[in-house]
Amino acid sequence: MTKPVCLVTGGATERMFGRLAEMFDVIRAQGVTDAVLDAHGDRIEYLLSMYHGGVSGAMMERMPNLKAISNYGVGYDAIDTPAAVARGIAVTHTPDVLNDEVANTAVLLMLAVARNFLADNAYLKAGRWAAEGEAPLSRSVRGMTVGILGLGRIGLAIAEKLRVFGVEVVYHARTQKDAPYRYYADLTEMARDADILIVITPGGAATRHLVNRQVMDALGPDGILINVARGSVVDEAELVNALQDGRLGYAGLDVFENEPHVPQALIGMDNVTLLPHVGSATVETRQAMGDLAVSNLTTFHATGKAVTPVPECRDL
Ligand code: A2R
Repeated sequence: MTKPVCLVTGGATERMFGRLAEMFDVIRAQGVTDAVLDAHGDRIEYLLSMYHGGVSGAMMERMPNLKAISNYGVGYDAIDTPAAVARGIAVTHTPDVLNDEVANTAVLLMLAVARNFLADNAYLKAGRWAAEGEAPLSRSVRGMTVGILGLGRIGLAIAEKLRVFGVEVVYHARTQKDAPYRYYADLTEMARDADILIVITPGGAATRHLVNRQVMDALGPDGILINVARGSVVDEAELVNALQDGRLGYAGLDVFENEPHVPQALIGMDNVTLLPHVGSATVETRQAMGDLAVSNLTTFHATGKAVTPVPECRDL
């Protein structure tokens, strides 16, 4: 019997390919390219998207038999979900399995910035400890107020981890949650009261540039901005200006507006710690994400229901 065709874009592991091959005829590609669509568009029924370029409505149009798109990651802003819903295509993602890892990344980044650890590491390795003496003092987070922007699955995991650091956790989201932290209906007001702002909302149009000049100014010259969500949530040009002007103190960033391109101005700043979008990037967590991304397709094919559809597709 012929198997349905599954297109896999990006770098899946052999473990993932092995499981997919039991049920599907797998096509491997770097992205949903014209060449792939010309050659296989009509035959593709399933798509596992690991490529950051995502899947547009125009691409879906050229895959008329597409039934489900499995997004490798919890954030699915690169998939045109409204277009998928309009075509009856199920979109799935990988929530929860990465909460702990991304929360660890947020806390590590926060502490690395406050304690100036990466600069201190460079100071020692450059021989400056022996030549010039002790490194400059850094900041203690104890007693600080940490504002979390987006208190969802990962935001809550961050809040729980922060309990041991002697900080006060507050948050902003569109709606108040049943959580033991002070809620701010207004983001700027929260930024004014916070010493540290951790961004962990989804990306996409609704959150684009939520962290704007006004929010950065409210966080202030001693404030620390941590972004482990999506680059699009922070106005990057304004961030560079705010850091250069000293209106914002420090930043720790795992995500950028135009990845993998990072503004040279940020790279040159001592008060900024930068990571190449590694929030969930451990062997263990990526394996769990890969397992769930594959299970979403195999389960959907076997039962017509995915394991973790995105909210917009729960009724499909
Ligand atoms: O706004 P609410 O009440 O729906 O709360 C969600 C919040 N959020 C927003 N907050 C303020 N303004 C907005 N426009 C806005 N849109 C959403 O972000 C909720 O508290 C949180 C998202 O939580 P979850 O959906 O549980 O997402 P999860 O698993 O925590 O992942 C967040 C993002 C991913 O989408 C990736 O971009 C990244 O973390 O890895």
